[in-house]
This record gives sequence, structure tokens and C-alpha cells, in this order.
Amino acid sequence: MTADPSALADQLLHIAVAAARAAVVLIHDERPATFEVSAKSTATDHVTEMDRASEELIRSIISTARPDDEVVGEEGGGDPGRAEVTWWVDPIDGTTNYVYDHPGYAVSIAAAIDGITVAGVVADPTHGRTYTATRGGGAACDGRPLRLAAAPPLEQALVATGFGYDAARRAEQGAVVAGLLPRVRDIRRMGAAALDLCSVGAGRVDAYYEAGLSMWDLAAGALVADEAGARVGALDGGPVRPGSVLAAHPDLFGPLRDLLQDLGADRT
Ligand code: LIP
Repeated sequence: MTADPSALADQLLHIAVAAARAAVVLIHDERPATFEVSAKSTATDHVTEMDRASEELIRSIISTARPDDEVVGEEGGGDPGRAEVTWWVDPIDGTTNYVYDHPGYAVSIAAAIDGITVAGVVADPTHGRTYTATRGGGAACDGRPLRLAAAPPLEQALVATGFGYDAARRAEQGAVVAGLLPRVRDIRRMGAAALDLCSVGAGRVDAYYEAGLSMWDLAAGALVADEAGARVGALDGGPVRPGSVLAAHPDLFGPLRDLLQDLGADRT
């Protein structure tokens, strides 16, 4: 590994930002009037030709700059254990919002060294925002530093969440929300994990939780939230990992985790 990890993180972030910006031009600025949409795990779990084209473009930019790294993307897969530097790519996070041309989709790119995410970018084309972070270097939105304010009490917390695509799982996740709703200020369901995590970092929601996600959904947004001062972990309180995430102000994390565990959120 390089003698100066922060210099490498900055280099990786520079590549990630360039790739994200190119992908935003492709999927948003040059969005075609029509594009192919097909189903994945269920009839409502979509992938579009724009997801694939975005990932292909991002892969090309990363591989040109760093040919020995491994890119793991939602559409093209990859081997996260093969190389020292692994890139986690969600070419369009919030594909349902993208299909409907509804605000709330993002390009999410993160770089990890030996399994630790060190740089991340989440580009939000419909709001014209770019979130960035490097480990130990802070988080920013359009270059403006992000830092959490004081936490509200649990009953005044605005909590974001999301749901899977399988009907039976959604029923379980809906039951958790039914139990949560009277215990907090309100919930928000925005449709893209990367933006939900950045919203915690930017103070647009007080917390976010979800089960069933992949590292490409989580890696970049989790670094932004962490570097903005949030505690980010799994729903059981362990380290963030595929399948389970909770992000909140450190003072709010414990009470919300305990409530969500009582409601069975980590079993959905
Ligand atoms: C989405 C996630 C979101 C979840 C959606 C969907 P995709 O990812 O970012 O948090 O609630 O159901 O899984 O599939 O749009 O890349």
C-alpha cells in the first residue's frame, strides 16, 4: 500500500468524482425519451439499459485510470477479494425513481482499500448535488463541509427507510414501520439508500435504516454519513455490512437501534 494513504484516498476520490459526473451526463443530462426496462428479482425490481450503460462508462473510466483495481457493480458483478483496491458501483441507485423520472436517484461510487472504504461520491442529479467523503478527511456536499447538529429525542426524530421488492418481505417491513411510526416524528421513504445515507449526513433526516441492501448501495453513502459525524452500523449495532444498515447521530443510534430490534427490523 502507498506510503501516504490520504494521498491515495484523494486520488481515488478524484477518479470517483470524474466517473460519477460522466455518468450523470449520460443518465440525466442526456436522458433519452425512451429506454429499455426489464425485471430482475421480481416484476417491480427493474434494471434499465441506462443502468447498464452507466456502469459500463464508470467501469471504463476507473479501469483506464487504475487497471489493476477490481470494480464490483450492481449490474456487472465482480470479485471483491481479488485486488487491494475494490470499487463499489451502483450506476443508478433508485432505479424505480429513475424509471418514473421522479426525484431521488443517484450515482454511487466508493473505493475500498483492503476492505475499508476510504473514498466515496454520491451524485444526485435531480437536486444538482454531489456528496463526497474520504476516510478521516471529512464529508462535503458540493464542497461545503457536512457536520451533524445535536440529535433530537427519539420521539422527534425524522427517520428514513426503504423496502425490498419481495411482497412477503415488504409485509414484514411494513409491520416494522407500523410499530415505528407512533414512536418517532415521521418517516420518509425516498427510494435510494445512497441518498438516504447522505441525507443523514446533511441533516435532512435524523436517521436511516434498511435491511436487505448490498455494498454498492451502501459504501459511499455510509462514508459520507460517518465522516459527517453520524454513527453508521448494522441494525444489530455491529459494523455496517451488506443486508443491514442504521445511520444516526451517535446520541440517537442506541435508542433507535433498540426500538428497531424490538420491532424485528433486523429479521426482515
Ligand atoms: C434501491 C435502494 C433503496 C431500496 C430500494 C432499492 P436500487 O436500490 O437504494 O434503499 O429501498 O428498494 O433497492 O435497486 O434502486 O439500486
